Amino acid sequence: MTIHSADPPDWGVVQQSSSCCKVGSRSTNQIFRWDCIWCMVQLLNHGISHELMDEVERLTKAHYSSCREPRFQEFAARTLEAGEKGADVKDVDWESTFFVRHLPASNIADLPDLDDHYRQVMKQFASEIQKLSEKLLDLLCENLGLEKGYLKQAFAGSNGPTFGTKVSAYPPCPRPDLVDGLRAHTDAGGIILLFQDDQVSGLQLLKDGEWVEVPPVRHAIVVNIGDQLEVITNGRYKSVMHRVLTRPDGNRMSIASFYNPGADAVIFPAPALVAAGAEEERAGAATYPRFVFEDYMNLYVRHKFEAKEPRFEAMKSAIATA
Ligand SMILES: O=C(O)CCC(=O)C(=O)O
Ligand SMILES: [Fe+2]
Repeated sequence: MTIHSADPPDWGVVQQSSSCCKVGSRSTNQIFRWDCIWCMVQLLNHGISHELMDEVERLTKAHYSSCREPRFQEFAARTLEAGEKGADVKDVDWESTFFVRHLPASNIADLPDLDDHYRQVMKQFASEIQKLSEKLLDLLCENLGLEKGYLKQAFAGSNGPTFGTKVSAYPPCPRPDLVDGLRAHTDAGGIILLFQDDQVSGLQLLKDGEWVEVPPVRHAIVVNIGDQLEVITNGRYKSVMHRVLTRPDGNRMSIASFYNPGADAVIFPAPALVAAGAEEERAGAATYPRFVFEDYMNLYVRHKFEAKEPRFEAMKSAIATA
């Protein structure tokens, strides 16, 4: 696996392979391309202050130890006992999480157990991540030849995008053979920005039938594409299967922010890309459905840990029978 240095200055990228993604600089007008369709990219000099990231990490780890660990230990003991007695615990995820919603309306004031300082820091971090997500959507538009703002608009619905952060710990697991940290899935939504532990690995993505580690890199932001962007880009960018493994040592932190369409946004392939796809006559190119994002999510909650293609098919029949 090749790791390239962060260059150009405002959009660094760690590449998963040399044939893969390049993200360039808008300010220096360099051409950027991000047309690999399988990998996640890791942004290095993304502009979010390292001090802020360090504080987010410090507070998140302290919050886990003081508030969440005791509860997790009970769940862990129960799960291990069941697994060791022969029960199938492969449908259990070895993670301790809480979710902060930012848009369309923040719920951070209502979350129990967070102190004011942690709330403030998480709000500031979310605001930076939101800006970065929107910049990346603009970059994707440019990359795809879509008019500026197209993707943001496609996500808007009547009430703006949905945006939230899942804060997770993947504590050490004495029996990694019995249970995964998070089972394999593609993300349902739009663009996902992940601040992952810089020491403890565990995240993997599926590439050509093989699981490839997404290596921990200090202060990097991992960028992942969800099912909605696959549909809107008519398959030019594809959501990728990923999973988190458990390990007997190390407590992995992960802070994943999901920038998704609004609930009532109507999702469909961008007409310009459908036309371009037809011109290219891409053999076997998928055809994607048109649907309301909330309907997709209602299906996703029941079929998250399955392949995405049947979900796309089911949305086609839902429209056909409506
Ligand atoms: O924790 C991670 O690295 C990934 C989390 C994830 O894939 C998810 O929550 O959808
Ligand atoms: Fe995910």
